[in-house]
Amino acid sequence: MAQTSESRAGAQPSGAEIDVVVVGAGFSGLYLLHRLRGLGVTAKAFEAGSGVGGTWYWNRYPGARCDVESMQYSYSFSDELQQEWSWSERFSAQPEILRYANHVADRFDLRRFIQFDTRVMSAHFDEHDRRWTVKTDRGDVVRARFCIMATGCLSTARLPDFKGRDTFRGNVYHTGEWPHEEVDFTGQRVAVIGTGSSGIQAIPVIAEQAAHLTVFQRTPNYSIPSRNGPMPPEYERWWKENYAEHRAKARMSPNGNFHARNEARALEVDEAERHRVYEERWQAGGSTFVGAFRDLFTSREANDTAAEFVREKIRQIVKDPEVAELLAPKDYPIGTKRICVDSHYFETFNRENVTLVDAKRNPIEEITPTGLIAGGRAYEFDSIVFATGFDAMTGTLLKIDIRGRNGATLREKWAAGPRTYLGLMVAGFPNMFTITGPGSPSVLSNMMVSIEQHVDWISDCLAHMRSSGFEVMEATLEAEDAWVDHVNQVAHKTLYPSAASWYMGANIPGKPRIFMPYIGGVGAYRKKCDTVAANGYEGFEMTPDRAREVAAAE
Ligand code: FAD
Ligand code: N01
Repeated sequence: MAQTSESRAGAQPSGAEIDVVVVGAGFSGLYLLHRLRGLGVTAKAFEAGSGVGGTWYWNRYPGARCDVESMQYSYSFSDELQQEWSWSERFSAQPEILRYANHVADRFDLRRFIQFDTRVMSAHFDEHDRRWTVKTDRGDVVRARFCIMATGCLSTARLPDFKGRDTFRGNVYHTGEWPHEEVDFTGQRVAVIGTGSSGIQAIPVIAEQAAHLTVFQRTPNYSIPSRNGPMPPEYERWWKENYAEHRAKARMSPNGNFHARNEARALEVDEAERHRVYEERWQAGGSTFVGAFRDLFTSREANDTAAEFVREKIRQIVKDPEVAELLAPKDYPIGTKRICVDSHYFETFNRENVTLVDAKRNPIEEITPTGLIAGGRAYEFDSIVFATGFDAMTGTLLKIDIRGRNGATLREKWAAGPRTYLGLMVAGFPNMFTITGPGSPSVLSNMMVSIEQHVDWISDCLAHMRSSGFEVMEATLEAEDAWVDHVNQVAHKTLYPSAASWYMGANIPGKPRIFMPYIGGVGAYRKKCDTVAANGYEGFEMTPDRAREVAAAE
């Protein structure tokens, strides 16, 4: 890797050989570019969108906001940044998070490293010269020693293959690819298909505009009120005064959140105490509800107590008992699909202009020019909103033609499910890193904590390779196999695999059913990564730099 001065790091012309190609300019890509710049290496990022922000660039649907508090869902790498930025709400909305991403790009002067409106189509490793060749849809060809995939875990929107899908003559939207222009549903008959986190956030806002909203729900979701509101100044001050301590605690926690999990077990306390704890967390709002007791993810009986508490809340909120029953999830444990956090979701079903359709009993059969047919009944709409999720964790990577040693493709390697060492590298694909890839805590955590941890680990690793004269790094097959086994074993000690979730690939027909993220905990995972590095990057093979060896021999 070239030992360059910081001033050399900058936008690189197409065709140039550089040290690092970064794919994606969301929160991962941005922080990575900042760290790479600090290392003084030459780097270039390609981003399919026209701007930075990733998730927050694409998901502009009404109601989109974070479900991890903004004081925590933000970068910690710069104290100046975290002190100078003010969030207006406890859970900030998409426009504000996108402004933040843009602010970070400008404040750290990162735009000049990024080529926008450019999708990476292929990345091939050439064993002979130990370089990656990366090609884009705009004809760029770049050779680089390292290829780092900052492509996101929820960045490939999924539109189910409904019969007649393209025949609808009204407006069609997907929450994950929302238009940049304002969408006004006033006076319209609108359908929302899907009741995951995206649907649950969008439905209350669309209901306020639409003449009539019909919600097609196949599986009900557990959702906790966010209790969102303006950021209390004293709360912000408390965070800012204690950031170092709070962030340190979050980094070593099970899920990257500062708010502690209750270490008591639900089944060890009596019913009154259980109820008190659940009520306290329900009133506090947000996803920390599932941290109410430590055994909620390991004991179905314990989990049932929390699930029933939420079902009871739904029955209290929703006035029509039939609708309430339909909205109450029953056939999977709470939290094993990502818990939703809402603003007046269940209350929305008390509105006169909102209808809930049970799309399990009445599956959507066909999209028609004027609406859709479900359960044999025709519905007419002006707009259809697909809130049908993503090909999560692997979809975006597998869309790229990635080839490692001997021309082997990642698609073949992952045909039976993703295999990585630590979610960071794939055996047979040297010098390619993934950020928050499958096999890391990733989507089971406050992603900002996981993103920063991965970027720091990778950056430190590159610095180590340079100072120790290594040119190539690769996960060994043994280390990868052992890690994949461990990830599986840990997952199967919990209730998570019992739900047909996108964590399991269950939302995509034909996708292997493997629990993809690492459930062992953010803190434990960080320790493991640090130990691996401290032990000379155990489980990885390092190859000395040929040019250096030749130079030394001469
Ligand atoms: P992304 O933000 O997905 O960015 C990846 C970028 O890579 C995208 O811009 C994409 O265009 C680009 N890209 C992909 N493939 C290519 C290619 N081949 N060529 C060029 N560019 C490419 N997590 C939380 O912890 N808390 C939350 O509150 C939270 N809220 C969320 C809300 C929504 C609606 C969604 C969908 C996800 C949410 N997440 C949340 C998860 C969120 O994805 C992460 O928190 C984080 O934003 C991911 O950042 P990233 O940079 O890794 O990936
Ligand atoms: O996607 P999902 P999402 N017919 O896959 C339904 C993050 N996120 O975009 O469950 C009818 O969860 C499907 O039904 P079923 C967060 O990590 C965070 O909502 O398969 N329905 C389901 O109801 C989240 O988990 C926030 O039966 C069909 C829905 O579509 C992740 O992104 C906000 C169908 C898809 O739900 C994904 O959330 C938004 C069909 N053929 C997203 N196919 C925050 O709040 C699918 N569905 C931070």
